Amino acid sequence: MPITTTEKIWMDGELVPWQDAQIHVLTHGLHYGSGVFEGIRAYPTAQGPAVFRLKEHIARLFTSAKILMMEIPFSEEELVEATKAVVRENHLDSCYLRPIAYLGYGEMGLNPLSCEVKVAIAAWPWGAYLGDEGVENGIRVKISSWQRHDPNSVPPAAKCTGMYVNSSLAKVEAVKSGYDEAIILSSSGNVSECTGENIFVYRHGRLMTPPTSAGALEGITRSTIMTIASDLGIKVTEENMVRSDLYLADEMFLTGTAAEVVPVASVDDRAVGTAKPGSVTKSIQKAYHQAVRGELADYKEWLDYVG
Ligand code: PPE
Repeated sequence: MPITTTEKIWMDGELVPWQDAQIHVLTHGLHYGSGVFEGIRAYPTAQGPAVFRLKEHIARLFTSAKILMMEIPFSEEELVEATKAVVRENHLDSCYLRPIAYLGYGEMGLNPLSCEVKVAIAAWPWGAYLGDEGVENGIRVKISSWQRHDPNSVPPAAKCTGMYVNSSLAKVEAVKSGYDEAIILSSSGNVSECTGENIFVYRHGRLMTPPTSAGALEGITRSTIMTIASDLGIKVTEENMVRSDLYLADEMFLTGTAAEVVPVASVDDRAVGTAKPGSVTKSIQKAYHQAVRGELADYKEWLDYVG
């Protein structure tokens, strides 16, 4: 999806003009995928723009960095404040935010421990990641021929840049085959997640999502949806599922910061339920839409006002 430029990007402690946010071609992260990142959204609320679950996203940036033994040269509080400043200084009402910490220029080779860690935070307006039509009517997904990497090859718990080659291979395969998105299975055949979203299945009166041990990211939207669904009186469990469990789902939807809540209409050309978004999906989608905009009193603690 093309980027809409904004005015300023935060780089290593200061806001610089968008076009000046450049790095050297021998940046370690470019060659070896040695970076960790986040995807965050800010939404308009009655009290002005607010970043959704900002502290949790920045905390996950640090846990990803810990797995890679990467020392981020800022505190979590500093990056929380920097993220808010990026929204404020770009005069954005709603946007997608991309904090990234990566190994910079100065060292090459596979022992990066002495390499400088650089940090940047960019923001831009971003519409429905999987399309407005998909949000409304559901998308068509395909089980990928690519497997999620095993935790002993690249740990899926680290939201690390290099890991996304796996997601990208699966996405390209799905799109070239005429589908909207791919579902990736673990090497043992359990449902893991999509290329950039977690998966929820509703069947037999309960909502299920794969455990992180199946290679699913500990998604912040996933955790938000688990809370919202329980509060709506829906039973939610973390469970391993195989591909036929998806074929037999009554309802299914995907969750992610960029994608938000997207119904699934079919899996490998087998209709999910009636192939139309079901009532559970719709009520969760609606509550999520309201929660991120500060319209539900119970979830206001998830908002960080930009000020
Ligand atoms: N799994 C993966 C692999 C993933 O990348 C994401 C986020 C999720 C699950 C959902 O996590 P959360 O956003 O915390 O609910 N994907 C981000 C990147 C998308 C991109 O194209 O880049 C996102 O949604 O921001």
